[in-house]
Amino acid sequence: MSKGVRAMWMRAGTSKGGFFLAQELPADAAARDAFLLRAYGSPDVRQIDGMGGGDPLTSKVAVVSPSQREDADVEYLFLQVFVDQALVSDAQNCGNMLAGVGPFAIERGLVAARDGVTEVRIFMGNTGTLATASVQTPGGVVSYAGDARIDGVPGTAAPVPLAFEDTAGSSCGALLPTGNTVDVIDGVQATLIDNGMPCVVLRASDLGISGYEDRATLDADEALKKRLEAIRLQAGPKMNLGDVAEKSVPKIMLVAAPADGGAICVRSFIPHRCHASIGVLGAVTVATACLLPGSPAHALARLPGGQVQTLAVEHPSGATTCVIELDEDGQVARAAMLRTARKLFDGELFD
Ligand code: NQM
Repeated sequence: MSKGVRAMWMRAGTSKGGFFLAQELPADAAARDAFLLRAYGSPDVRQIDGMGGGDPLTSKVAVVSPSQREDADVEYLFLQVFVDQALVSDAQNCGNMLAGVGPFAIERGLVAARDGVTEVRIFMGNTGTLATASVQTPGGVVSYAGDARIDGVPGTAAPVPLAFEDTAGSSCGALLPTGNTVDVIDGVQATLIDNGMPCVVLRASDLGISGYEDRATLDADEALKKRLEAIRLQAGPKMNLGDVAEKSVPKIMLVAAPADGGAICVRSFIPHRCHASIGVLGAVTVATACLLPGSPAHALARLPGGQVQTLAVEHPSGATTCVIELDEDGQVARAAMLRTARKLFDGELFD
């Protein structure tokens, strides 16, 4: 039997996956990816021969290492293991898996815990941006139990607030990589935007759906998915992402007027399946699109106004609330969101 690699499995936000120390994975990226494909059971729609859960949201990897940077304690590289293709991609970040990085870094001794709350400053390698996670550490030990609730996860857990800085243009070089609030692709108005996650924001009604459908209905709509992929493949190069045929970005965000007291209602494709809820940085990005006068999302959104805006983004399993702070020029200065995480397993993973 081959030698195992130490891994911790966590539910982080509304995602689930393996957390690894970089030094414990193969150093060569091709060897690392080959290990992960075997260990997760890809390619296979059920990932029956591995740890992946047959869903992009449970086929995720966080690679964590100490940081030499002045402004960060640790570095986090996110990898998406594709379920039904032999692909491992670092082309996107993941704000849900980020919720597990702070607790994991403390558990592995990369960051010393304080008594109370420990702030972990994280450099996110996929986008070159920073986040701060506040981890509950009573008595200097990570606590996963608590009263915080996030939609898309049953029960409650310890809160892990995440704060983001300088997310605009994280992967595309600019908040609006084409310079436009609205572009037209295949006759459909689209906002091509990146405030932490490259997204194509479209009016759901322009695609012939209401935007309030459930995940299974949208996943079964092959004609819709074909139209969305055609738009996505054209959007990729316009967003400075090159050919995105084998990338998990940009995401597609189908927006509709809020139906449950929130700011906007969204169904997101990530990019080939509908998200069960919504990604963290995806939510920050779509909330930012709502703040751009002239955009399809702005026309549908209900906005509270003010310099610090609390926007509930409605999704198939509830809502995700983003706090967006604007500077004097109305540009997004900071964003924050509440997540939770849970340690499920710590051991060795074999390929
Ligand atoms: O947008 C899924 C997730 C994500 C990404 C995806 C995420 C984010 O929910 O920050 O968290 O968009 O592929 O884990």
